[in-house]
Amino acid sequence: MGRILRAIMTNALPTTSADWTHALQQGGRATLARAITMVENDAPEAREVLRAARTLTGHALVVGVTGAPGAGKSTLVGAYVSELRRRDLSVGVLAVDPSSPLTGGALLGDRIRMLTHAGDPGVFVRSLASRGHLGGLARSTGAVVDVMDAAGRDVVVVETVGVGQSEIEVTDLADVRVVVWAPGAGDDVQAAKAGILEIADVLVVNKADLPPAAATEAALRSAASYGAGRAPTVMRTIATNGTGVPEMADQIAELAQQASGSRAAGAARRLQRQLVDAAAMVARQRAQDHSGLADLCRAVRKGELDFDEAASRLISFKA
Ligand SMILES: Nc1nc2c(ncn2[C@@H]2O[C@H](COP(=O)(O)OP(=O)(O)OP(=O)(O)O)[C@@H](O)[C@H]2O)c(=O)[nH]1
Ligand SMILES: [Mg+2]
Repeated sequence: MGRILRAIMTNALPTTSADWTHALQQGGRATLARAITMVENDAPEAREVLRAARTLTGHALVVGVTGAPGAGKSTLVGAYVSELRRRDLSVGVLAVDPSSPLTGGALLGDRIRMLTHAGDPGVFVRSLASRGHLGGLARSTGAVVDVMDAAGRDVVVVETVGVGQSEIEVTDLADVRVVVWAPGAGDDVQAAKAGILEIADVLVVNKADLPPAAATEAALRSAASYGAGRAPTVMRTIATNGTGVPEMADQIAELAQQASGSRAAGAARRLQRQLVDAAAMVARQRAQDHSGLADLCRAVRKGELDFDEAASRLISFKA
């Protein structure tokens, strides 16, 4: 009996990376859920999961959605997902909250419940809080995106709250970045300050049903035209009834085609980001644990050793 049970359980759970490759290629929801949980918890099995996943990436279009709290991001993502489903595309949604390590999980729960795709197998939704992700949120987000990509999702939407440094790092993983802005006073100044004009490929003025929307759009257009690099496309939406959402979906698809060229190039860029993050973490740990740290500090203070030389000794293998 015990042996049979064990056999069933072993069958149910892929172990080697070859098993995971096969399981991910089937694209089932249960496999996807299990794989993401392992990656999220940094479980020992996560290595095999990711090893398999990273040979299968390069299919999904990755869309980053960010913007100030309450701008309507979740509502807009919900409407965008509906539009993608009408186009017969499968979707993965990942809600990331870098700002609230303690309450993040609960808040994200509320935020995610707004999506009205609970019974649709073509929509897979997960949340990711920063709690426990000491390895860097961009890296763990990238890993989860890779798993969704590997499992064959056509579009992966990553929603982050706010426009701080972590959000910018997270949206950096995306092929196309959407910044959602709600109408209000002093929009152009605020937008420029928040640095969103630099990261946005598409700047969406949501809540276009509210009277100040036209002024907001004009202000953002003018602010965007002063920025360095390519100005973002400015669009208006009403997320609550879907107005402007098909146009936004078209625009995202078009920009994706122009941008990195192929989804494979996007996946390669995403992996580069994760590798650099991982390497930085190893370097920091090595420097902290270095037995000669105190001696190197002394030498620098005495003027016997150059600071930059001391720093590179901390991460090299020579003492
Ligand atoms: N009038 C109007 N209200 C909207 C629109 N889109 C969203 N809302 C409302 O704005 C509020 C916030 O919407 P959310 O989608 O939760 O906004 P969010 O940016 O995801 O919020 P956080 O995740 O908390 O940062 C909700 O009450 C929505 O119903 C819109 O186009 N017009
Ligand atoms: Mg939200």
